[in-house]
Amino acid sequence: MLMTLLYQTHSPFARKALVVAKECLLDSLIEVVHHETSPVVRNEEVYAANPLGKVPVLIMDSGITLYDSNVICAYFDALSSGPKLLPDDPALHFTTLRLEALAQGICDAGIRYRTETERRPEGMRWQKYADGQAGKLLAAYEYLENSDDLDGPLNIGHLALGTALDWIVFRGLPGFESFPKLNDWYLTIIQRESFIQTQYSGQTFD
Ligand SMILES: N[C@@H](CCC(=O)N[C@@H](CS)C(=O)NCC(=O)O)C(=O)O
Repeated sequence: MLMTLLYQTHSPFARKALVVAKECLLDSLIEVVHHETSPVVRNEEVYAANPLGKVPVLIMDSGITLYDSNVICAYFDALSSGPKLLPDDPALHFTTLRLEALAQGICDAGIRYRTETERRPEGMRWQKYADGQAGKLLAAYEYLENSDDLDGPLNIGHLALGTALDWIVFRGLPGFESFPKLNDWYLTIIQRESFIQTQYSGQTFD
């Protein structure tokens, strides 16, 4: 089976999907195609595959498309013959999904922060809104520093968090250097081959 991943070299969501594919040893089956996307510039090829116009999108040779990154990652894990990244045990399964949701929320807050500090034309930016998003990032880091979510065998939540934190660093957003446990965990996970092979690059064009 061959698949095409509509990707973006600076998207934390797209990178999460590709990192999970690599961890599931599926990447040789996937053609990765970079696409620029923005809420204000339509990419017709992406819209043809996902009515929300966002990457990542997985296009299978049957023509079926999958989005968003959470669904794509769950699909890769279902195809994988390796260790399960989405555990079957109900408690672990849902705490893994919760961590993935938290990582998604970190990216969402980071994108909103960037919108209000960099991406909107000057004069239309709202600092108070940006401060609110920075507060969410800080609260997420504090929670992670004091939770046991980082422990245990590698799972989809860990990979989502690693790609989210590395995107925070890549974009120079309010960071987590003052949280030693979280920072050490981050410095360890980015040493994985799946991370080394998928470094962020590029800019957003609005
Ligand atoms: N929840 C989605 C988010 C995807 C997303 O927001 N992708 C961004 C790139 S980082 C995008 O394509 N944005 C274009 C837009 O907002 O129109 C997922 O997890 O895949």
